[in-house]
Amino acid sequence: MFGFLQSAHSPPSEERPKIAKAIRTPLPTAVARFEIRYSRFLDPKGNAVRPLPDFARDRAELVALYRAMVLARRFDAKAVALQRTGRLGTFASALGQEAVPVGVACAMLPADVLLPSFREHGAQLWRGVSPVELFLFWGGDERGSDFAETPEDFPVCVPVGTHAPHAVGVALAFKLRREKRVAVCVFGDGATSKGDVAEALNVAGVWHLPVVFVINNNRWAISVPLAQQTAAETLAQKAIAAGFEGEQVDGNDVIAVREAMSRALAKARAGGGPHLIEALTYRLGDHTTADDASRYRSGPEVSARWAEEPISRLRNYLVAGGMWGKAGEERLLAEITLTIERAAEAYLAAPPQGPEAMFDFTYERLPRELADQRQAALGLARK
Ligand SMILES: Cc1ncc(C[n+]2csc(CCOP(=O)(O)OP(=O)(O)O)c2C)c(N)n1
Ligand SMILES: [Mg+2]
Repeated sequence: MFGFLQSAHSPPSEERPKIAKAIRTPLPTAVARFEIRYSRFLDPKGNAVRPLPDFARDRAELVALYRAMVLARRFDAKAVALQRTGRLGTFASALGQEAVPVGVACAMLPADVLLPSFREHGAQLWRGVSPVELFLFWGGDERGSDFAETPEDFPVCVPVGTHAPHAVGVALAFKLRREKRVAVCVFGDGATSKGDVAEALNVAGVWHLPVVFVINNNRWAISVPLAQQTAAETLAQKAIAAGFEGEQVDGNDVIAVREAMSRALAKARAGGGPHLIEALTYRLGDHTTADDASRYRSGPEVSARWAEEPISRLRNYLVAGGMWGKAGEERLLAEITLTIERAAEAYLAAPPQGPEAMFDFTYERLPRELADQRQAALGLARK
């Protein structure tokens, strides 16, 4: 049985005791294991796949979520139309992703602070940012970042992932002041490849901060598909490396998003530290109005994803349960259309800001070069 020792390739005799010892030593012990949970309550057709959480037994709660998603989609469609007709700047549509921002925001308390990315208008609207303010922002007007209702929420963050360290700062302030508030930071799948996000997750874990990170995973970062973004099986597991829990939810199921958010917020508020939720959704539209997604992804891929979108999913559930019908739908659409049309009119009627406004809200004291540019802009505006 030890015939191999005599083979031409047998190790030198002085090595043999070491090898024999290595063979007797038990296999290395696993020192860490992890699991990522995935949750969903409604399947893509709107059938309940398991008992719904308590809040979802209340028809009014579900209708409010439905309304918020429809409002977000109407706002979205109007913003695209305004951009296409030269009356708004570049706009990032959230078509098909409405359940993520709505599910996130509806679980938050007013005193919590939202740090959105650029596809979370559904969350901002829920928290009381007005559609006029949002149109102003996307129209390049500084007044669109000065929210009357939620002055402590952060403005839209266009630089990818740079608001994640800010969220940690907000959460640290809450902790130092012993306030039972939570910072909620939403970013995309692409943002998880940024150093800012890795650093924010890390320090949130080390300092055990009251912050919830939400990855709005729409499977694309402009033209980069998820498979090229990461070799990791989930993005949620990035939390594990930072020492706290990460989980996945069906991001097209608003009930699942809200349920996961509620748990994460309650934990953070009770001193349990940070949490990461990866919400799996899909970007049905172009990246922004400056993009043409048909250049890098196929029509059939997108059509297949339409079958999973969040609004008809919840509507199907409501209709099947006798909680919603044609008359309610018509009334809702009429009300929301009026709200959005009036907001668009107010936005278009707003007297434009002077060009100096773009210099006025970043620095307490303007550096000299910018002060010079500000003067020059004012001079040009007077001509
Ligand atoms: C720091 C930075 N780098 C690059 C860009 C250009 N850019 C805008 S959106 C985007 C992709 C973001 O992808 P993801 O994080 O998945 O968010 P999504 O757009 O899909 O919502 C890039 C690279 C930017 N805005 N900021
Ligand atoms: Mg993305």
